[in-house]
Amino acid sequence: MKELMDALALPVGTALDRFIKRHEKEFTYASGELSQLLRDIALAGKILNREINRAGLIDIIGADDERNPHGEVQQKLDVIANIRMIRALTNGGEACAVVTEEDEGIIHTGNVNGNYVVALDPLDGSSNIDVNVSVGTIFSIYRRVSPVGTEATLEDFLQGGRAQVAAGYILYGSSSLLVYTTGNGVNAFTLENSLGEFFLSHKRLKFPQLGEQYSTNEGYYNSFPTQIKSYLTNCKLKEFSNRYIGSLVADFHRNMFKGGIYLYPQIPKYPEGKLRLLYECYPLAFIAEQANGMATNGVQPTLDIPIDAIHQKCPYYVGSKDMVKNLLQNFYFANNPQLA
Ligand code: AHM
Ligand code: MG
Repeated sequence: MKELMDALALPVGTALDRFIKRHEKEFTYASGELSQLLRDIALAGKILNREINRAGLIDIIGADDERNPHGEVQQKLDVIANIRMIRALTNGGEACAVVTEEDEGIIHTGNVNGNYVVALDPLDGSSNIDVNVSVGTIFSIYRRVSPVGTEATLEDFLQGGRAQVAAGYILYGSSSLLVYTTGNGVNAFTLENSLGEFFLSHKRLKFPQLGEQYSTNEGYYNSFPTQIKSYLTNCKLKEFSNRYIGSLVADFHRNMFKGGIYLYPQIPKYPEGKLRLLYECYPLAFIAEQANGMATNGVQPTLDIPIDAIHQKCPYYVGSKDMVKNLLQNFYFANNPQLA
């Protein structure tokens, strides 16, 4: 308990490595492996930050010839980010397998003795890269359930959102930040470029209970479900601001600081929603719940949505608790019109 209190007292400006080390005791399995994994992801994040910052200078912007498993054209930086993250996790030795948005199946790292698996969106919002808008990496970490010494299995990745042992994101923006949780609150670390090090900059992050911003692609308004349309009408009546970057990490991050809600419903173009449960929705839902926010698909908390495929999609509503609760009332009344 004393160590925990000491760790909580770490001041703004503490280096990420030191912070991770001091918080190791909070993990159920305080073996240092999870700490090493977080350091590996942070290292890959620093490398990616460098690539993104000079994207305009070298020939890595624009579309590659390849398509990812969802049929989308991959950006060159998508490919680069994917390679960097997988390499860092492979070399680090703690992850026995990785799933990413860019690869169809499980990637086995060869570390059969590793106790963890990692799911990633290596470069979320990458269509924004050509125009210097913020993008991010999202990660989610599970302790494997398959026997150590064997290859990881699908089961390791399909444990459900509540089984995550850590989750986070790196936002590559006007400054770059690493934000993560291991289930004991959410902290943010800002990258000091000249030192090449992340330092604690925001302790115990919390969504404001109620916000006045909503983030959604209103170009799809005519295709939105009735509940979403009426929620948005309500936002407009209250003169809430519409702020949509089109990079989930950046929109989520802004809403966590300013108070707001992000909405990506199912529409005919994306009948199950656009966002992926395993490496986009679960990890940000874990962070949201740890930061006094809420995440749902309109039916149940995102972390409780059962998963049976690694690239499964879902509708996603995440943000300030009272805003998400207001939205859920619309779903409730739509199902119980006699009560409306
Ligand atoms: P991506 O992982 O292929 O980048 O797709 C996810 C992104 C989110 O970052 C963003 O919020 C959303 O897709 C934007 O979609 P749209 O262009 O349909 O508004
Ligand atoms: Mg992506």
